[in-house]
Amino acid sequence: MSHKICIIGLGYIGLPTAAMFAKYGAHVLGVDVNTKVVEALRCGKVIIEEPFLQELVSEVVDAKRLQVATTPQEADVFIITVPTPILNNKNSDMSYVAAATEAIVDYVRPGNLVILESTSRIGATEEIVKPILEKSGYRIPEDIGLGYCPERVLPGKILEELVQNSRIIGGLNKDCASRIKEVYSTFVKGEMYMTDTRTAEMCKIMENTFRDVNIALANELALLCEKIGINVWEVIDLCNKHPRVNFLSPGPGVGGHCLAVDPWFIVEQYGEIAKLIRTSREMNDSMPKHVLEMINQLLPQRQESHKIAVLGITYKPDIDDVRESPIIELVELLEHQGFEVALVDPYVKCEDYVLQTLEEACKGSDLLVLGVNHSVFDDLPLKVIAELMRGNKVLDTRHSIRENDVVNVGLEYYVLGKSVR
Ligand code: SAJ
Repeated sequence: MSHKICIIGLGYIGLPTAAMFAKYGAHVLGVDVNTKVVEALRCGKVIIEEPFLQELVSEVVDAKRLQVATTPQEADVFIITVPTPILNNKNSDMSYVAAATEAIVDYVRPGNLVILESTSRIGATEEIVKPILEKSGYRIPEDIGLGYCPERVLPGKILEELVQNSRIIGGLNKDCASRIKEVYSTFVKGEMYMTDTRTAEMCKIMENTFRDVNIALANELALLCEKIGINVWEVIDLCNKHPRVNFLSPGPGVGGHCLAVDPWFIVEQYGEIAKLIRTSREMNDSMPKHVLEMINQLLPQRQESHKIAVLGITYKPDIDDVRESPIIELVELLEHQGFEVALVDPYVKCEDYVLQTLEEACKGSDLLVLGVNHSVFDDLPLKVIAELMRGNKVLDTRHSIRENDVVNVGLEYYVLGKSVR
């Protein structure tokens, strides 16, 4: 059956989802309050960077399967994919979900289905979305079905993972869950597991929390190894030979709009229980300061300003996304201390940052910091870099540059997770 689907929020998740539904036969109206996004999409132009997304969107916009607007229209299915950020006090901001639900109240009709996709605090589907939808005068879920169906896609692989990954569907009742399953089965090849809304909300938050806590353990291990004078990368390599141990990688911090955000939803609501989750978040949040301390040891203060070349400023490799990037925080800390910082990142198009070529940044620099292991940095021209630099130190926060290659061109190699003293 071909549905008419109205998707509210055309960001990193909403737009790929809208385009995917359109590709697989639905008539989709994508809605966003940001007129810039809507105007660009009307011409088929995507302003976020994600492999193959531009091609897919052009195809479905040209075919008039995906249309865009700033206000909703009547449809069979409404999907809410708006941001759920955290505020400065680390509490969740559910106001976009509330506003998106308010925006569809006048357009819902009996027989419709409303699906919340945004990562949300526990109870949001029943406590935020349901009461707002009831303002329509219809009964939820008797007249209008409602449920929660979060995505699990990895930025950089969104289109592939939208199709292949399994999904969890939390319905207000079993009928809602089955109807949601039917909607997504137009393009999802992965398994779809049905449950209640609170279980699905908890799963979404806990999947990212699981990863965050495990990264925190790796980061704590890195600090321990630095203190003891051993190399964390060797420890992890050897520990991971155990059949049931699989350490993640330590690094300069955890960024992005998921891992660095979602665990706080649980801490906000259940902080008296979620102590491990809070401590892990604090551990990961402290890593940029830790890298700053390492840099201060490598470049003890002197009269003239030191220049540092930072390679990679995104929150992880091979994407353009700088949201919550720990490297941006590190750069701000360095500038605050008076360091001259030159940034190199061929992926970033955002005009908020002054970016330089590798050669410009390395010229006259005292220290080179690898912040993000983009694949373009796999084969750095270390000989040229060594000639351009004023100093001779390389700090690898990702264990990504081969130590021998650095040493062979006369530079000193330092890595996060091994003491720099
Ligand atoms: N990181 C480490 N060490 C590691 C792995 C990651 O420090 O061993 C850091 C990265 O550098 C990055 C951050 O963690 O700063 C997050 O990167 P990521 O690749 O772990 O995850 P995201 O935020 O891009 O996407 C996550 C995914 N969740 C899980 O893997 C459990 C994705 O599947 C979710 O759909 C996505 O969050 C989301 O939208 O919630």
